Amino acid sequence: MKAVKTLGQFIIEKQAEFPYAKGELSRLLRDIGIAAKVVNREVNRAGLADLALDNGFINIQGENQKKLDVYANEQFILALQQGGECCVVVSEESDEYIDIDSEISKNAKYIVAIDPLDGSSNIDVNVSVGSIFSIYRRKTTDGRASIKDVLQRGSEQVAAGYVIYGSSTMLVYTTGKGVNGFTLDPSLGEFCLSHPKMRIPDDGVIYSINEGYYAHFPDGVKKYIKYCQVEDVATNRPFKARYIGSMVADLHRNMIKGGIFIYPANASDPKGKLRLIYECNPMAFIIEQAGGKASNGYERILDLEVTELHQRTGIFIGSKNMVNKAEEMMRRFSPIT
Ligand code: P6P
Repeated sequence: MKAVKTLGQFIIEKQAEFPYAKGELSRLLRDIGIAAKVVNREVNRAGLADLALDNGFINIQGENQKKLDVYANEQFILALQQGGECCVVVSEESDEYIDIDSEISKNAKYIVAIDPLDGSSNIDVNVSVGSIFSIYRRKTTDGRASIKDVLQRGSEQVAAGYVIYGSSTMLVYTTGKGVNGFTLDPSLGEFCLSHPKMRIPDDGVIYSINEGYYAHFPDGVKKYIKYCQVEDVATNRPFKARYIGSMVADLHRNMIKGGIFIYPANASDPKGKLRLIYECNPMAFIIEQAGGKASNGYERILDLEVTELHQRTGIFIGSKNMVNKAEEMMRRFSPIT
């Protein structure tokens, strides 16, 4: 009979791995876990409470805002405000960064970037959605945190994770020492360790891309899609096409089974669609920590310079041998001139 290990117990146990850690990051991760449980409760009853519906507003991304988007955003920000360890929040749902200027947070040294409810357009059709978070230590040391603290490269992250609200609710995170997954046990109301030391297979047979945009894709992506579709027993092709349209769900499946997810820069989204700070950098950190790879087709995601809050990027992410093959196609057929 395996002993249950809760997220809280695990965090404290691992805290000892961080020299001079005074527990701030541990408290921050627990604050995020609490917000995830609150959001999970509402995601599971969205249809009952009309939370899946549009609230009539358009967010900075130009997307219809769902009531649940706003609710999730409020819950994460509230948890971070009350926890006292976070000085700035960057959110997909907020145009500007949020300065947590409060007495309890006056010595806070962490920046948290969140996509509070990724894939929310899927809620009204009952498809898995997720929350994504990314944590940085502030760079500046005096006064209020500034934009310099926010626009840091992905390689500077101290932690990152996602919550997937699916057939079960899971929280998966890394602090740079591997990836661990926790499943919410509703009978306990706790996230319990269910997937220790997660690794993404080096190879996979799943490719995940919205082929509806095929005509807009660069030649390198078109060539890679055709590569996936060609019969070749020795390399287990043709691969399987799987596309949920919810990044967290697509990447979580690939994390477990192996595979590649591609959302490239393309003719209709020249800078890509997905956001660097609170989608691509945290997912890249997690996937790399699990042994996978993440690039924009040419450069490592975590090395990309961050210049804008809602900056977008193309992304090729997943099993490292599959990403390598796709990058090879990009170099050959869509070289950077
Ligand atoms: P498309 C959801 O809106 C999202 O931000 C990601 O979760 C998802 O991978 C992507 O957009 C889907 O975009 O253009 O294929 O509908």
